[in-house]
Amino acid sequence: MRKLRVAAAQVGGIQPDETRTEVVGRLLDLMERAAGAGCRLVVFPELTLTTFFPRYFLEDISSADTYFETALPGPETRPLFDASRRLGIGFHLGYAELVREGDRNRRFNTAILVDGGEIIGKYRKVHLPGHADHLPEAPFQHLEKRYFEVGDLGFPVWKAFGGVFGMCICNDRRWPETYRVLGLQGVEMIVLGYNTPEVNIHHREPAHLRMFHHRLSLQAGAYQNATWVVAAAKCGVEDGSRLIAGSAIVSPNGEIVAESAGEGDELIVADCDLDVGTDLKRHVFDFARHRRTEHYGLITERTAPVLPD
Ligand code: ING
Repeated sequence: MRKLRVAAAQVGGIQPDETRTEVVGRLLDLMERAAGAGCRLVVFPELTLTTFFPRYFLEDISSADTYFETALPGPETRPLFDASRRLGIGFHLGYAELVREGDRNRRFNTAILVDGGEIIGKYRKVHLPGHADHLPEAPFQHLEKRYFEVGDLGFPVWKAFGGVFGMCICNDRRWPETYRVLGLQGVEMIVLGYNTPEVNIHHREPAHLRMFHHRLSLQAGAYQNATWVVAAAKCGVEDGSRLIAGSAIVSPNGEIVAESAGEGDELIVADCDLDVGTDLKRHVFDFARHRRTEHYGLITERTAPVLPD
């Protein structure tokens, strides 16, 4: 039994005028509570340092740069790294990453894994939902394709916290390929953050389906790859727009072992035995014995469906 006590730190709405220092203060409080509860790792949401700015259309993309980090740790975020070292707790943090490459600025929706105050892993969001241009008739925008490039780091895993860890971000959790690429590297725990608007601007759907699809995606991904999944929401009302909560810790059996109750800053904690997945990987999901890759070619050869004649 390889027990790891983990917290998902749900973060309530971050308003546009909230400073990074104020936000980091909220994150430090959650980190200290997680450490006080004996956690070895705390998972913060996607884009955790600012309001979910892809809801705004900005003609000049560079005017969104105030929402990006050009250095991490930076002056406002260093207290998180210092606390990680002082408290002996690792953390996952999602943020908007601005990388200067020569005369080019590159922008990613990024997440890092930190232990002992040091960055041990980085991931850049691959599945960018929404659109790149202004939708005048939409109640709000979802412009991740405008502000971010597709991630260029693939889906890596790292040996950490006594197991094999992977990351993904928000919309990634809806795509089975995300979990399977990590599963093919022996992942034992996937940590992720999300900002999921309650209303879908592209098509009307019953409100209850938002939470159903969120849970379904996590539970299916966890079970079908025999891995733990820890998902932390940024949620509640931000600048008039509502984001769903539902932060959850899901076991390799697909069961939700902990879930948030509210829509504010909230810690959910679980003792995760990393060996729960080991048994599943020896039997039902022994990839080596059961997978037949000779029949899976279309998965990487084809992007969109081709209909029969
Ligand atoms: N947000 C949403 C998500 O994937 C979305 C966007 C919601 C896409 C519902 C499709 C359906 O949870 C982010 N940030 O990806």
